[in-house]
Amino acid sequence: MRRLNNCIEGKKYDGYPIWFMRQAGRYLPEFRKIRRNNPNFVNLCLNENLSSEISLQPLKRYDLDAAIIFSDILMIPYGLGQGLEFKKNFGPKLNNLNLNNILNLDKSVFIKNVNPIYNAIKILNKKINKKKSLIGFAGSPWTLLVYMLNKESPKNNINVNKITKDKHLIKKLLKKLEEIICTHLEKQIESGANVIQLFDSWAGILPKKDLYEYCYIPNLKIVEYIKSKKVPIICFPRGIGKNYIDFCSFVKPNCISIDYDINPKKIKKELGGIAIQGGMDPKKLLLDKSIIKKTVEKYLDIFSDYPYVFNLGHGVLPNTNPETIDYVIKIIRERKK
Ligand code: 1CP
Repeated sequence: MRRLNNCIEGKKYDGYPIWFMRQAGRYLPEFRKIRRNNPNFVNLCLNENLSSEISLQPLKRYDLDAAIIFSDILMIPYGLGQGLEFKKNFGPKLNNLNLNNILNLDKSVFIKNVNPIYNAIKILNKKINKKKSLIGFAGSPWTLLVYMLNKESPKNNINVNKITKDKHLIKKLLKKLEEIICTHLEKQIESGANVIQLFDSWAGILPKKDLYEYCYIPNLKIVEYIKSKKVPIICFPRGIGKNYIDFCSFVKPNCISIDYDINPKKIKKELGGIAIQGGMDPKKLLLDKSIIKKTVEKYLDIFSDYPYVFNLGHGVLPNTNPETIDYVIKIIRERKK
């Protein structure tokens, strides 16, 4: 029985499935050790032995219900031939985009460029307990397009109007990204991924009038494709606030991941059935145990009669104490549903 799959596929399950976004990452000393010896992050993602080992690190420590492949959403621009580097204390830095090269790139070349990711999933699939889910992922077209055109994190600087000005370019690029994302996810599924998460991390910077065209429609196309492969899909359109409900009625993912600005009680009432994941502010994990316990229990109480996957409203922060994750999991496992 895979608890996460059963929960989001509307089947019978017990307790609460648990995993954490960025569960493999810098808060773990065993990750930092590998990272120190591998300063090139892209090469690390392309090292199938190390990336599969990193994916397993949190499962060795904690009672989790899923492994997520250690990779990055920006491996798609990389696979499309756009140079990529992760700079210390700065984040990703991408080279100029050559639109014609990207539009003309054959998907077999893309697959070849990122093939170690699929090999890592095959390794993981052999190594993990069959009761655990194996999560494959990708960024949504809009979020990838933002990084590809902005060439660095929108956190540093972003001018959305400038990005969306050339409608012709955007349309072509979104369509190409849609196709490549479907290919990338299909290859992950063939290699053993049995749940997919789609990250639209920068959906929140879109004005409402553009949400359908740049967020809902591209997400829907990918959701339909993954559903046709009989694999459940979790969507995370981070930062879209009250539009979460519209997103769900249009896109109909198997599960919706909520960020920490979303009122969990309210969304549960309005969603009527689609499984919900996450919500808790990762910053709360840096506070007192009593506050952590209270917050975790708030989510468990609200969702005691609803299909709910325990996770956070965004990734685990690098300065989280690894013991805190254990503490959270113990609180959840003590709860019978
Ligand atoms: O050691 C380091 O410096 C690496 C930090 C790191 C890690 C651990 C990056 C750089 N990426 C990752 C792995 C990663 N990224 C995973 C797999 C591991 C896991 O979840 O356990 C996943 C699913 C991602 C997804 C990802 N990458 C997203 C979507 C989720 C989100 O955070 O909104 C995004 C936006 C990225 C881009 C990215 N990767 C890394 C950085 C510093 C950034 C930029 C983030 C930003 O713009 O603020």
